[in-house]
Amino acid sequence: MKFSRRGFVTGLAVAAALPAGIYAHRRWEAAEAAELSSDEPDTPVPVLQNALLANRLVGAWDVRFLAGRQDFPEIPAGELQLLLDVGPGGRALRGYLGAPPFAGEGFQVFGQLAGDKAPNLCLKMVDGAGRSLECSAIFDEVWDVWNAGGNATLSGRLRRSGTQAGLSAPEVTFVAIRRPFVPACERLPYVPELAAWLTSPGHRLFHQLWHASRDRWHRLDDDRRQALRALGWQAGPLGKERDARGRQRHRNGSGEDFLFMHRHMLMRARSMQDLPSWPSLPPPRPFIGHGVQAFADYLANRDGFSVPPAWESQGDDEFNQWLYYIKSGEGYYGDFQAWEARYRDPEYLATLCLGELGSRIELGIHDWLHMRWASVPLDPGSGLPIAYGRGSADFSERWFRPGNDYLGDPFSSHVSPVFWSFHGWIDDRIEDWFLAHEQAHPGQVVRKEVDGVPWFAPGHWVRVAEPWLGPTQAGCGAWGRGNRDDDGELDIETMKLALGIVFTGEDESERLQGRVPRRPWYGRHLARGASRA
Ligand SMILES: [Cu+2]
Repeated sequence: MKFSRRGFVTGLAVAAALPAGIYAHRRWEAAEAAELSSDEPDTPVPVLQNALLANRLVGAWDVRFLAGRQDFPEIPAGELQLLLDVGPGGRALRGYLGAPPFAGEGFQVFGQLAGDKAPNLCLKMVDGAGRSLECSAIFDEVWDVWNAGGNATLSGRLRRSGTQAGLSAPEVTFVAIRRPFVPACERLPYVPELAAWLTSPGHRLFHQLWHASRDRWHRLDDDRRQALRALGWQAGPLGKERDARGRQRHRNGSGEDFLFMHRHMLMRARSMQDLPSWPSLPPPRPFIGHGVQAFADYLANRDGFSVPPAWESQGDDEFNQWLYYIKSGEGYYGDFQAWEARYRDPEYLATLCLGELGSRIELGIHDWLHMRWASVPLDPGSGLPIAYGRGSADFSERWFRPGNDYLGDPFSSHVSPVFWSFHGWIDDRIEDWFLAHEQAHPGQVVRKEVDGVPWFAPGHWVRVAEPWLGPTQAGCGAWGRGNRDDDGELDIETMKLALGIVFTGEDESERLQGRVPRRPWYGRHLARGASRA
């Protein structure tokens, strides 16, 4: 276990101030230690200030000229966009000023990426005929709005190179507004039957509770475990529960539950609509220097698989850095591609039992896929961004609305069309795993249908005969009601009660630990930040 100076000091402070809290705090710390280490790779540390500045500037900006346009015939006609890019790990801005489609009549843009000079920005613009302009601009100073991915503006002035600002040389003033990200649901719509199932309260609660029960099981005290058992919502067979994130996670078969439950879900969804798997993980944003139109197409999210911009949470730079990295080109080349190669490598796959395969995928690339493709969560009531999204046990009506498809929360993640693309990709790795075992030791893994799902018989490489899909028909729900009705649908009030049980006390532990910031579900298991002490 790594020694955390910050944790130690916080521990001392808590123990001194709150003697009654010592026991709870120690228990919290013991659970925390047992949970480590994370399966995530160590993330490199970009210069956060510049990285976040880049994140704010990269995009397509609609330019509106205010005054002086007539004095600059060299500026192309039409509705102009200012496209800004920063390459992976880059420390400079590259861009383009022109009208779509971008065929080369515009100005190439160059600028330094200087976080310490923000919100001021200086750009040099040069066209194909060698004419050049200087641009000085200032971003919208309402940084909170920027942080949350809302509307951002850039206001500035252009003048010819070699002329001095403020003198009689001509100038053109402009305002540029950043185009909002086009969400995947606009590009990849569902048929009504599938949309109805995915957004139904029953399936939202099922998906959240299924994940929450097994993700939190190892952290729950006996009282809460008993309460969940009484509702039939313990994580696996009674008394032999399989937690997903405790010390035994790679050996207890929870990874088989993970793969099986999602295959089951995929089969049902695919019975209503064709939902192809990604054949490979979609490549990151192309650098503008490789082609202006391709860059613009990526920003416009033409195929629905562009990565939405990172957002920032005030006071939680560890999270900001993690999220930035996960969404970056560096993260794609550094980690996603390494994972992709590993989970296709027969030599590696043939060493894994099915549970370890599922568990390693779940706690590593799966959580990261959720967060790479997540957009900033919005409050469905006000439409305003809220950095951490819905509270885990908040069942207000507005969260049940169809538009809530935030990938960072299992209550809504399965509503996003991207969910099916990457869960299909994960599911396809099971076949790679089977073929790898056939190659290495033929016949040791045996195919078998389970609950109507093509699966595998228990044996040397498969531990569980009946993967966990939630309570069975026989389980009894809250207030003497059955857990499933005659159609097999799960009882909604029982699920809300069970989620309440999973999450009560959690806030208290976090308060005692001094860890105030809340993180998205698929981001909360990250190691304690890149700068681990
Ligand atoms: Cu899931």
